[in-house]
Amino acid sequence: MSAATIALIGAPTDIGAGHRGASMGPEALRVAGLAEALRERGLQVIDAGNLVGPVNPWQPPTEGYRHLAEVVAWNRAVMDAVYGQLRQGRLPILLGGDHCLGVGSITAVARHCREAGKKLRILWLDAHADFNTSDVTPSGNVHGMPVACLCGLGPQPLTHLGGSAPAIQPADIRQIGIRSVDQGEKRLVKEYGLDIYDMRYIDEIGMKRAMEEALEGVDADTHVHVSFDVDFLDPAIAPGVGTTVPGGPNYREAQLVMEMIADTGRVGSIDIVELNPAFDEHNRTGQLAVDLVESLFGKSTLMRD
Ligand code: Z70
Ligand code: MN
Ligand code: MN
Ligand code: MN
Repeated sequence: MSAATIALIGAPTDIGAGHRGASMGPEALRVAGLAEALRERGLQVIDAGNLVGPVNPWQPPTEGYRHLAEVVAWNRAVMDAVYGQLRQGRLPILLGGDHCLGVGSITAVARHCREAGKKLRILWLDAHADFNTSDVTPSGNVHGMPVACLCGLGPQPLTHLGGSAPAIQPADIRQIGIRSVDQGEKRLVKEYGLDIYDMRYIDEIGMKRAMEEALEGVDADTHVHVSFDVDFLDPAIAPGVGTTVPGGPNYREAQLVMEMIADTGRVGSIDIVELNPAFDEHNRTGQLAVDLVESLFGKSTLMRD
């Protein structure tokens, strides 16, 4: 396990989401004891506090996007903060906020990897593929678009957030837990050749084999980024998200995902996004997210360490 100091970065916004409330995610994760739980594991944790950005004007889409200017402002702040922490040798954990922030976070991580001569492997844990564009989006919500933006497909200010585009290649990413993909989005993920471990595949071959495949090729020169959309989890265990989709990973499957990622020892950065306390029950989804992130840092049931 990496001995890097962990830096928590709060991004309290729901600027790209279809429901209000993910803006309360950072505080819910703090209240659930994220920093304390990681320190309990012997890790160094600093809380860098919250970023600031524009309020949510809650407007309908214009030209296929809701709140594009505000989404760009938040993502710039996220990119600068994540990059700043990586440059200091820290392991950033972005506390979202909705998943549109993955553009800023992963643009920063990709730049860090280029400069450090590392390979990048992104594990996108989500119910959704988040590969919409303004032409095919059913909602205009940018949290349904970050993977497309990172692959160079989207509005110029987001595709070129880091200067040049694309920030990543489709081959850098593995998507796990997917079970809701829109019609036009399906065409695009096929065209771009995204590697998707959807729930059908997981049902058929099992989570263990799916994760072995998703982690194949991760080696000492790989920086693993985990983008954890909390709606990845089955709604029965994780009601506190804006968009629940039935049929997600159960508690044991989710633990296995985190434990197998931890076993690589190569986790270099994390997003925890889409936690929405307005839909939660006494912060139980926040507590579950903390529990799973502990497993991502090597907590397992029995004595494996
Ligand atoms: C849908 C859209 C989405 C998260 C919902 C939903 C996208 N595909 N992403 N919740 N995290 O509107 O683009
Ligand atoms: Mn998502
Ligand atoms: Mn999602
Ligand atoms: Mn690094």
